[in-house]
Amino acid sequence: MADATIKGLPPPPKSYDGSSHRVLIVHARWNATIIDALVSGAVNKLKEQGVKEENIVIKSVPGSYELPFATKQLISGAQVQSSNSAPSLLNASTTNLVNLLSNEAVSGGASITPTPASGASTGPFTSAIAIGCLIKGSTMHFEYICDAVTHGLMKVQLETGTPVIFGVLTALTDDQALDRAGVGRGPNGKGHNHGEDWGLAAVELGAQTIEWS
Ligand code: DLZ
Repeated sequence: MADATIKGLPPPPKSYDGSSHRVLIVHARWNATIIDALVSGAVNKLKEQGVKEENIVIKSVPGSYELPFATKQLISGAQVQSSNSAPSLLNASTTNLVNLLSNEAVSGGASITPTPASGASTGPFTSAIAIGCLIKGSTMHFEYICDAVTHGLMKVQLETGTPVIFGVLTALTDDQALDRAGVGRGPNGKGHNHGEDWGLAAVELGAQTIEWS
């Protein structure tokens, strides 16, 4: 394979057109500098792949632990709403919760205010990216949250049939996380923004899911 890399995302076997895609980004707010860089990186690559700005829906939650629940609600809320005949599975409190999850623009990077053309903040989405940054502290908290979030996000994509890209950094130090968000401060440069890889993966998986269905 040409251009093979040891680490990182190698180029896809073919190019994918994201112009018909609608992509959900759900991100945690903990470790904001890193999160902002990762979200900007993902958005930039989505746009490069042809995803329209109005078809990128960005929602925030407090921390990474909240990512699986919010991602599931936002993906499946749309499936409930998009069916005229199906009875609503959302009760009032769940609907309120979905509405309370905040819409926001990316700060610090590409300035966008994602407003889906349909006005809907829930799906249908071609793919989703869940972005968080967990940094190890002195207790077992890190291990428990990493485990719960990883399994939770896997469950969401298998249950909903919508690909969910795993955009959660699990770093042992601040510098590891900064390097992986492309905002490193070490002698070897700024590192690589993994958010860009997640944007590319979202379009690739979205296109393949359409192809395979
Ligand atoms: C509580 C906590 C801690 C200590 N560290 C992080 C972190 O590094 N990254 C992150 O995304 N969230 C962290 N949180 C918050 C939890 O994910 C969660 O929001 C709270 O436990 C409330 O459920």
